[in-house]
Parts: sequence; structure tokens; C-alpha cells
Amino acid sequence: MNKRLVITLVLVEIVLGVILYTHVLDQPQEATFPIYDKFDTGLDGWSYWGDSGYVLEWVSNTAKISGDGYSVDSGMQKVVDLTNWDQSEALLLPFDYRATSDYNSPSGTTGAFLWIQIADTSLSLYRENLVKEGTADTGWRNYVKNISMHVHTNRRIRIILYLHDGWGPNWHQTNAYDNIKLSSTT
Ligand SMILES: [Ca+2]
Ligand SMILES: [Ca+2]
Repeated sequence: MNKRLVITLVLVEIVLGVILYTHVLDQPQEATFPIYDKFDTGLDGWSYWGDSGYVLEWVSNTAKISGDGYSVDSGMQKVVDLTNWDQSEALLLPFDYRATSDYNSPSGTTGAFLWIQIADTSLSLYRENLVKEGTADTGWRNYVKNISMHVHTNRRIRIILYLHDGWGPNWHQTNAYDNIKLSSTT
């Protein structure tokens, strides 16, 4: 083989390697049941979900969503493989959450939502509005729910925690989450 051909082949291999590696990094990480995410060292495999305008950041050992948009749903997601879950037992989802904004509006400036989907199809299994009343800062609150009857026999679910920004102005809406557990015991 001549030298030029060898160099070309090596370069092609490097480019393909970089493309493949970047693609692998793009894949959302999948967690295995049970999970307990305390965000002590980072985002614990949670990734950004939803419309653009917001960012997901690791702040003060919590996961925080902040930014600005108009008519957007933005938050964070994690896919969990439930093969290890015994369906005769509970599927408990406890977590701590806090929502803030600059505008104390009863129509949901400060807000937070939970959404459970089938991971492969994004079909909805359960959705809940966690903050309904008008307040500028909910403070840290605790949530817990047994989602077993909503998940049924599905084996891969996506947990989404997000906010809705339906405002043209920037009211500095944020969500923060911590101590997210998916387990048969609290
Ligand atoms: Ca924490
Ligand atoms: Ca806005």
C-alpha cells in the first residue's frame, strides 16, 4: 500500500470513530430499577427534556431547570428499566421538589409537572400537576405516589419532571428536584 492511501484510511477511521463515539454519548442513559438519585456528584443520568429555552443544571446537589421561553414545556427525563420490579409489590416514587417564579399568579406561573410515559412510544401512563395554587416560591416539598397501577406491565418507563412556560415575559420560572427514588419501599 502506498503511504498516501494508508494515511487516508487512518484519517477515515479516526473520523468514523469520533462520529460513533459522539453518537454513543448522545444516547440517553438508561437506569435499572430501583433508583435513588440524590445528585451528590452530578445529574445522576438525568437529561434535558422538552422544548428549547431552558437548561438543566446541577446546582447545590440538586437538579435545576431554569431559562425562559414562550409556550414551552421544559424539564428533565430518565428512562428506567423495570425488569427487576416484582409487580406484586408497590412501585413508589418519592421525590423533593421546589418551583419558583417572579410572578405570584393563580394561573400557574410557578408550576411543576410529573409525567410518566412508556419509554419506547412516549405514550402517556400518568400525568400530574404538582403545583396548582398561586405562589412565587413553593419552598421544598415532598411528593410520594405508588405508580404501580399506572405502569401496569410496562417494563421501560420514562419519568419526566418539567415546568410549563406559557408567558411571553421572562418570569424567571424554575424547578428544582432532589432525592428521587423509584423503589418498592420508601
Ligand atoms: Ca441532593
Ligand atoms: Ca416566558
